[in-house]
Amino acid sequence: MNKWRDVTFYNDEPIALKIVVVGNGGVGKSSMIQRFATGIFTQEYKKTIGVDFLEKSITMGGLELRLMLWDTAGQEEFHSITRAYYRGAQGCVIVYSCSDKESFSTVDSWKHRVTNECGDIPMVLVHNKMDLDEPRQLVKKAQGEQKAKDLKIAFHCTSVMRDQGVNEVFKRLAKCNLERILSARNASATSVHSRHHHRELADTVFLADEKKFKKRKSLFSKCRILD
Ligand SMILES: Nc1nc2c(ncn2[C@@H]2O[C@H](COP(=O)(O)OP(=O)(O)O)[C@@H](O)[C@H]2O)c(=O)[nH]1
Ligand SMILES: [Mg+2]
Repeated sequence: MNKWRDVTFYNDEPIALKIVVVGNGGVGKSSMIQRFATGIFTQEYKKTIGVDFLEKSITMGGLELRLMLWDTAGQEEFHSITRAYYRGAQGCVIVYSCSDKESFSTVDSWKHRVTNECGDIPMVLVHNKMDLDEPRQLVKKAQGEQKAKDLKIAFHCTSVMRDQGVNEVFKRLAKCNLERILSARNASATSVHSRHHHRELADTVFLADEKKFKKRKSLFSKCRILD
């Protein structure tokens, strides 16, 4: 069943997009989210920080998009990621490490899991750790490209450590959504549906202006630091 539904939005209200980042443990998911959202890279993420999601605002096509980047707290190693993690996602990053063949061999099953829960949402396959020297690159870029082609999703190479290619991954997903948003705006301009009705239909989270947002923190109160 395709659970992807069209996005709609209201003028001047920032749009929040939920993006899930999946892949085997150790491929660099937390590092990638941290890098994009805060600009920081450290070898120690895995043991010290796990958050439900981090948020990063970007402006695209004159619209403010708030990307909510969902991380796991290591559950991927135990195959215990819950459906709540995937629910309502509007974009997905599937990461493998070029130094870890096993992480590449599970790409199909990650795609399958996300598609099962979210339908046909925009996805990017990411070949991470391309900074590693040749002998440690056990998965070649061409293999990743072919896999992405087979799965009919986009492909990007990154080095989170060197901050190469990371922004492009998230911008790619934002752009795919923006195209849907703009066409939804055009449709809603002529729509007879009430504003309330749209709110019920949309998957997209609409945030009130900054002042209201600060008063009503409930949406983001789930952010927490884990051991
Ligand atoms: N050399 C290299 N190491 C990386 C890169 N990205 C992440 N790492 C390291 O890989 C390890 C696992 O990263 P982490 O983000 O915890 O992986 P996760 O389990 O997928 O969240 C950490 O030691 C990171 O510092 C990268 O682009 N290059
Ligand atoms: Mg992690």
